Amino acid sequence: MSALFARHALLPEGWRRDVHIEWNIDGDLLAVTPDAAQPHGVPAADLVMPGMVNLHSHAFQRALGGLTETAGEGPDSFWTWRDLMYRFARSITPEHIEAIAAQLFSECLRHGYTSVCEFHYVQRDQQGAMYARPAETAERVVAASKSAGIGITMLPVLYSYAGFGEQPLKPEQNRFRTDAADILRIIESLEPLRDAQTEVGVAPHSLRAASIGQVREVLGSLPDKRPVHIHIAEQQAEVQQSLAQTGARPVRYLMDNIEVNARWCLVHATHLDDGEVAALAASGAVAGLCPTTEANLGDGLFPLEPFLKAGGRFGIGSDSHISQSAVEELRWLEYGQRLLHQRRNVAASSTQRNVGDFLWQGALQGGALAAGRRVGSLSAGLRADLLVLDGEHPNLDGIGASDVLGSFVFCGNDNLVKDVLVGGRWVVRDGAHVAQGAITQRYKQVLTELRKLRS
Ligand code: NGQ
Ligand code: ZN
Repeated sequence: MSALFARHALLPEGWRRDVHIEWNIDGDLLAVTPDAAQPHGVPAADLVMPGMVNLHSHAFQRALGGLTETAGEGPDSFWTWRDLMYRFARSITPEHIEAIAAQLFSECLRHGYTSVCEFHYVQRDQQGAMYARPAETAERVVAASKSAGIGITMLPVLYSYAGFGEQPLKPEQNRFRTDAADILRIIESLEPLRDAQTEVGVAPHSLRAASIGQVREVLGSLPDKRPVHIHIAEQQAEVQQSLAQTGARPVRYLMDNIEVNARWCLVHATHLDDGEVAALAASGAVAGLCPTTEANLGDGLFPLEPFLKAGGRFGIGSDSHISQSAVEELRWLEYGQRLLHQRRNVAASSTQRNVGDFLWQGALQGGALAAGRRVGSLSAGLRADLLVLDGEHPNLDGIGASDVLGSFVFCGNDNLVKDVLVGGRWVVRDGAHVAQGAITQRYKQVLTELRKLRS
């Protein structure tokens, strides 16, 4: 058994003092006891809180970060970015995917994420054929999660069409092509990898790329508890196409045709009308918000205020990985709303007025649901996933517990995450990932290879 004594720790009810945190050899929390005396021989930390869930990742896109920020000849958009991303995805190998994912996950860990949901769709080889192992590339990403030490929910992606109305895929989408049978086969191959750190769910890519009939078929063959993620209503053009094809907006159309409940994560859900806001909040599904990617791709702003007022659940994801920082996602989430409404402190409630606390706790709860794993708070029975903040940093030194998350989320750009424990293993110590050298060396080699392939 191992333990940590936190002078201040964020528990589900808020910040508590003198918290004795104990976990077993399997990495499960055994007891979390506030107002405890410091036991002899147990190391102490100042500020401890649960690690964040990154509920939306396309790991391979990490290697494209920063390389699409040059204006083209016509106006640039989500859709022109997508063409560049497709081109990038064409030549990438399973080895590349593993190395990129390991680098990404090590960065995510250093910046406060202890779990990730991988929305995984590069599943065929460069010629568009299935690999000999149907889950080859998904297994690579899971292997990367193990070498970096992050918990993972692998979501193999159902991807059959290029647009509403079952339009045939374009050649540049051939590596993504899966039908319901392929997906069930991939999920079955991943079954032996499921453990306390690894869950497997499913992700219909979007209503553009998967039909309602296919979604029903896949869900009919999966256990009820497995998480289901989908991209939805990210761009206005998608809303218009949905209206033209189905007569309904995407979220409305999904909810009218399939039971959307707490096992669902609707990623982006940016463009909602009032009825969709209310229906999504009432469904118990999680809105998977990815503020830095949504900003980078020019998506729009999620209607956070009415959604929260209606009791909606949310979590955060880094999606294209233009940022790997939980702080930056949450900061952008709140700042987008301040700019929109020309007000301050939007993400708060009458019972939680601290915006940083509201955002961190809210994103933890939604993220844990979306991950479908035993994570999201420091509570007995859940995974021992926690962050130790740098209590000596000038932004945190000596401040009251009620200001810790305000300072952490909103003030400055130093990384205040000092140590990170995942499933009872220390994977970040003093700001450094324990395997950073080897992981980054391999990543740099891969970038060199990819540059050669492109030139
Ligand atoms: C993706 N990314 O699957 O990587 C998508 C782009 C699409 C985001 N939606 C492709 N951010 O949606 O068609
Ligand atoms: Zn995405």
